[in-house]
Amino acid sequence: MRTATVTRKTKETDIAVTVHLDGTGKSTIQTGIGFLDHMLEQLSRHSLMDITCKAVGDLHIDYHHTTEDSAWAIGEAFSKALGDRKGITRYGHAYIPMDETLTRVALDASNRPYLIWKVAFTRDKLGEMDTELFKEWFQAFSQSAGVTLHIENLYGENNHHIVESCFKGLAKALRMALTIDPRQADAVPSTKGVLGGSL
Ligand SMILES: [Mn+2]
Repeated sequence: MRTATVTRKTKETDIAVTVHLDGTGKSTIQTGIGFLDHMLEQLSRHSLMDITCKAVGDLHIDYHHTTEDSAWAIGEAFSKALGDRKGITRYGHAYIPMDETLTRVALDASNRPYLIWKVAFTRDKLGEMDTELFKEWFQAFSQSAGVTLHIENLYGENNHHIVESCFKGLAKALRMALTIDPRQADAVPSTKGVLGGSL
């Protein structure tokens, strides 16, 4: 079973996450940030990973710690569930249109964290959430998940569509990358025989 649980408690946040990679897209998300919950539900639904995420954070300060730490915990659980990453397809990509918006996500589940983020917003907030926090979410996720992640919004106007297409793109690209390739089910997908470290 490719599944893992991570708990993380600091003075800023108290988070429990369970990720089941080969699920059906069921989620129970409670971060206390409505907009973030909506995005994490999309991530689960379109990756078919079952995700439980319960976060209690210092929202009276702002949403920064809860956003970043929930991403960190989900990424850590994802990486733990992948284990030695044997047999995975490894690369994944998606183009996600949402009405006038088009976003491209390409990733390598390489155990090498990296983020390219070419996404701009014209509004400061969506719901109660600062739009600048979305980059923080993807940055933390790429680090703890061990994923090289390139996200580019090719065009779009509606800020809700723009960010939602990023989460859906991540979901579809992860779905592709974490799928076991039956032709290499017993092999780590690298000529080095191990994922991570130098290229
Ligand atoms: Mn939406």
